Amino acid sequence: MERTLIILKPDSVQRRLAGKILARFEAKGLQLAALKLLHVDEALARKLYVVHEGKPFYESLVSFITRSPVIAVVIEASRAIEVCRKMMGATFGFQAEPGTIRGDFGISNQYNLIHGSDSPESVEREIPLFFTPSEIHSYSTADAAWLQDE
Ligand code: 3AN
Repeated sequence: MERTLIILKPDSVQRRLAGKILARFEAKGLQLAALKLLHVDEALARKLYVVHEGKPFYESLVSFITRSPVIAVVIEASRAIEVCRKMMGATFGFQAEPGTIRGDFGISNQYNLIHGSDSPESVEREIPLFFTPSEIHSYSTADAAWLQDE
């Protein structure tokens, strides 16, 4: 099983889309391993977005994610990173395909609803920014036999 970090950004929470977005991950057969509502402070935002430091949109990214609470989620599933990235869609809402989260719920560049780790290395770096090991839960579910290949 692979883990990935998903963040429902302030626009998801403000627009009351969090339940709808989480329901998509659940319906796909992905498992929630950790979840919390929190207000990201500036220090945490700068750590999360360190790879974008110096880019023209970096400061606005920090100010957006710190503006209002987010929901941080660890998802656990086979190929979780790839599956979640596909479900999120392209970075900008106006380019994201219909059927994806960004494609269905927004048209903005900046307010693009969701963050998802883009590689195993990002997962290793990003999950500990939001969760301690004891806050992340691996557990079996009754439908597991119907979701995984034999
Ligand atoms: P993604 O979230 O699809 O992985 P990244 O990692 O390239 O996209 O960028 C991280 C975040 O930075 C995006 N979610 C978006 O909010 C913002 N961003 C990226 N590129 C731009 C840009 N050219 N203008 C404004 N914001 C951007």
